[in-house]
Amino acid sequence: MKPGIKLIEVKEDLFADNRRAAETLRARLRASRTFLLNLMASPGAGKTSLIMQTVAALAGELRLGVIEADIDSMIDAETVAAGGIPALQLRTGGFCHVDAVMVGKALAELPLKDLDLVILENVGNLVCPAEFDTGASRSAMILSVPEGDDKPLKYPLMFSVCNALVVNKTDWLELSDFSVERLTERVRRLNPGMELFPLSCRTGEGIEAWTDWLRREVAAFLN
Ligand SMILES: Nc1nc2c(ncn2[C@@H]2O[C@H](COP(=O)(O)OP(=O)(O)O)[C@@H](O)[C@H]2O)c(=O)[nH]1
Ligand SMILES: [Mg+2]
Repeated sequence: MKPGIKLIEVKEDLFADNRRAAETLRARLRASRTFLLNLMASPGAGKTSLIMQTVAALAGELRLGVIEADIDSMIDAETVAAGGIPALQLRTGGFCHVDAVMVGKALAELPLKDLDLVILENVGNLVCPAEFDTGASRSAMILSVPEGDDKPLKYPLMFSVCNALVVNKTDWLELSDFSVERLTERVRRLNPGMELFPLSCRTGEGIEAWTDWLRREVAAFLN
């Protein structure tokens, strides 16, 4: 590089700023004793469906809130709010991920002191959201059966950064060549500690193991 020319690595700067914002957010959430779950997946994998099932299972015992992030719609927040849960829509206006500053703004609009668990439905995408720490206590992802069991090979970062993987739409298994065993092997190579939950939001089968895990994680955070 010629003398006198200064180079600023924008991407690295941006990630460093985001990491700082995420740590500040985590401290804020610890102070209000609110567990934040970052839920990521492709469009259509079943994020909103899983949130509705999770809310139905846990609403009697935990005080819940939901943040819906979308590029340009309000549909998911309307679905969740219709179930009587405090819900907030984050419209990213074209951004394909949610970062810690955006989540901080959303959380400021929720009664955090009165909430034990907030679920963030991230933007539908298996690439960008994996790169941004949202300040969440735990991150989970969904892979649905129609997407195929090769996705850990194509989107390794997403499978590496999450604590839990929900394999949704197991009611489709008999119609497809998807193998939960093959998927598990591929996931274990990237993330040996990953928890896997095959389930169907349609039939309700397997939901309990998922909600039990979440319940345990929230309890550990609150204690
Ligand atoms: N067959 C089947 N369909 C499902 C299941 N879960 C969700 N869906 C359907 O998949 C579509 C996308 O679900 P949605 O929750 O909106 O996905 P999101 O875009 O990730 O929020 C909807 O038509 C759901 O009814 C499931 O377990 N089995
Ligand atoms: Mg949705």
